[in-house]
Amino acid sequence: MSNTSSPIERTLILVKPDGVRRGLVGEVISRIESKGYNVAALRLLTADKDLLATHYAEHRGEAFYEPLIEFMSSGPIVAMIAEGQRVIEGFRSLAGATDPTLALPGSIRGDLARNQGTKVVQNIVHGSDSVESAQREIKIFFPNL
Ligand code: DAT
Ligand code: MG
Repeated sequence: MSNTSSPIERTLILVKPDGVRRGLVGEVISRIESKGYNVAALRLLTADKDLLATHYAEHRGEAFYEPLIEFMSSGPIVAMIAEGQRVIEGFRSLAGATDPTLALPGSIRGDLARNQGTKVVQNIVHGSDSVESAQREIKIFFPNL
């Protein structure tokens, strides 16, 4: 085990359009809260492509990039800031692997998502992957916080 006395972190969590369409917002929030993390901010929005291009800048040029931006702008999403010790890696663990077929049962993606033959994987949630990403992504969705 590492970092058992680490400081409280904040992470950016998104319920993607597939999660909102399928009525899974409550289920995702419930898992975050049941784990013991604090939801510190929350908003419902339909993200425009400029915002998503900033958020997903690291993936520009990938084969799934354009489908990803199309998918993420296809309907409302829920953006949240969650707080807690090691919440960045903790939420990544709650979310499960990117590929929903490989995501372990018990995780959000493992329990609630599957491959469907689309060019972009639809896997219900996004979670920041590092302290630097979290700070950058929180500013995109919550410029005042
Ligand atoms: P994660 O969301 O687990 O951090 P990522 O940042 O590598 O994964 O990719 C962002 C999203 O893009 C991911 O949630 C689903 C989609 N994606 C990633 N790799 C993909 C691939 N090889 N084929 C299709 N979609 C992919
Ligand atoms: Mg990522």
